[in-house]
Amino acid sequence: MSPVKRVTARIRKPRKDVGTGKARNFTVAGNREGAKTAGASALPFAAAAYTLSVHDPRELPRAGAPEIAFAGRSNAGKSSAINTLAGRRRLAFVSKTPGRTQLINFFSLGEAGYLVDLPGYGYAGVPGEVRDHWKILVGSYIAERASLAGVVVVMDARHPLTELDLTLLEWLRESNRRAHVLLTKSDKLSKQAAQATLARVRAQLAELSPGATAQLFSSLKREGVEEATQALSRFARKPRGGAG
Ligand SMILES: Nc1nc2c(ncn2[C@@H]2O[C@H](COP(=O)(O)OP(=O)(O)OP(=O)(O)O)[C@@H](O)[C@H]2O)c(=O)[nH]1
Ligand SMILES: [Mg+2]
Repeated sequence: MSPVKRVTARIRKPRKDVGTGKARNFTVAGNREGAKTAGASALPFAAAAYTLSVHDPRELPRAGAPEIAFAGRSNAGKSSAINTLAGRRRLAFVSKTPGRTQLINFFSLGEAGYLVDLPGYGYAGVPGEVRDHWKILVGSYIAERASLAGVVVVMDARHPLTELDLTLLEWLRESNRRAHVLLTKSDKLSKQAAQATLARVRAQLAELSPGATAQLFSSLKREGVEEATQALSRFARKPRGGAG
């Protein structure tokens, strides 16, 4: 479909705009909208600042303020979603070569906590070694991280609930983690198809992962930002362990 092609081309272009006044205006407008509707207790996404990257679970910083982690398949749009919530172009690196960088990236929200960009999974070109590393790094983070307040499960709305997504949801359930699903790239579906997907995913989640919530999201169109802001702010407010 030609609209899809147009959309893909447009989302790559803005990388050139980094640091321009145009990009800054975009930031401010986006976050004002979120702050106004999500109330005073919304997390300060606009303040997000890169803090550190971790390649080995032993290098994780001491657990402290609540962490909201973004997990999902490679190329699903995790880093883009973080950038969109923060209203920034290149806070989290949007990959051209998915699945290569096996790092956990931390973005501080000041005293409110951290946004955590987890490495993606399921990219076909990735060697077994990298997959094993992903399992250890992400698996141990999800199972053991005391300060993990909730996980945003990022899935491409055109291909939700793949086998590896189901594995992730199972890990989350086993560890009694809160989960909120972002069905990203919803701009690539018609309104009707997107709504049908959302209904189907919600029905499946009710079986697989009771308590998990889901929504449509588009980084390109900035759709679903307000709903995501509210869901993530709820994660940070409630104490850990009450999922489901
Ligand atoms: N049309 C459209 N494209 C998007 C959207 N979100 C992300 N993309 C594109 O999808 C590709 C992957 O996005 P990333 O944010 O790097 O995906 P990721 O999940 O962080 O990938 P890994 O870091 O490899 O795990 C990029 O080319 C983005 O521009 C969206 O909402 N709409
Ligand atoms: Mg990424």
